[in-house]
Amino acid sequence: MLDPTLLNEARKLILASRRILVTTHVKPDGDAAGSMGGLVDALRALGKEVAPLFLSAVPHWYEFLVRPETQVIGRDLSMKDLLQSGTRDIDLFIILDANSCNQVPDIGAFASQSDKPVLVVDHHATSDGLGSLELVDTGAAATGVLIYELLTASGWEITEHMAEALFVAIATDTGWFQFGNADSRVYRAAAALIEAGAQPANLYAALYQNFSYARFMLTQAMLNTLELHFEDQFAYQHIRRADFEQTDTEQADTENLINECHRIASVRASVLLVELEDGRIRCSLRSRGSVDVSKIAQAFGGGGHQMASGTFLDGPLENAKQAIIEAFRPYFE
Ligand SMILES: [Mn+2]
Repeated sequence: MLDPTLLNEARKLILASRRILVTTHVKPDGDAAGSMGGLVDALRALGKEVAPLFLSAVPHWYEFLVRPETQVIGRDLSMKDLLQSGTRDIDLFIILDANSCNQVPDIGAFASQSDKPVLVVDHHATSDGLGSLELVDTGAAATGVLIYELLTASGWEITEHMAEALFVAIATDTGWFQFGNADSRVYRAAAALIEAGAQPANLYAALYQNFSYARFMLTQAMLNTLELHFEDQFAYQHIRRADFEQTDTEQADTENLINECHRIASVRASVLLVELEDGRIRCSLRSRGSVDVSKIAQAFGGGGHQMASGTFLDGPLENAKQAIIEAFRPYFE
């Protein structure tokens, strides 16, 4: 559970602030967007002036979790403009689901160097002292759990929209309650959020049963290229420019498609190569944990996490395919 002393301090900090900037890591996921959606409404209900900010685009299927006026760096304003004028009256920075400066580029360093308090709410182990107050619990499955516990312990009302947002935060970080981190604390929070108005079946349908026919046809095109290597432990797939044209889809439609092949019991790691218009090849890498794909991505100038990473390769596709299969060989032989 959250340390009651820390919780108390976080609450006091929030209550004492007037204008609060709330942000989260780049490439916001369900936990990041859902935690934002839940907390921002809670702060507004307390009468705070809140500036919600994404540091990069939020996937369109998570947009309903946050208020439409949430600003996005690169879409609504530049980081330069924000740092020059937009932070003038901020008296509290809140950073969600991230606790190191490189996950919140520019604004993280700016906030921690400012004389204003920085409240971090997070469940990751990586920390570099970004926050002046860190509400961090690595035992929590999602930041959404921590926001839920902060609101409940403070007696702040959870509206239907907040319940929806926090439910999605928790559900997505636990693989819709399938991963090992889905403990009793997660189910307790989920139950309370359902009682506050979250509708799991509707949320699931909106997020996971919402493919266009075109996108499903793109999935089919990708699956037709599936090859298993190294005693079926490594899955290779690609999508060509022509596949996008024939199915009337675009790059964004490839999101999460790589995960399909991990339904195969023997697959421990996978790659998806996507031909880009400029001739480069976008390379996504996934692992179930035994292979650290961030090392392979780094070898090609990319980066990421042990279980999910990415990079770009030079075309043509055939060369990129050979290069990436060879890079995996040492892990399986
Ligand atoms: Mn998270």
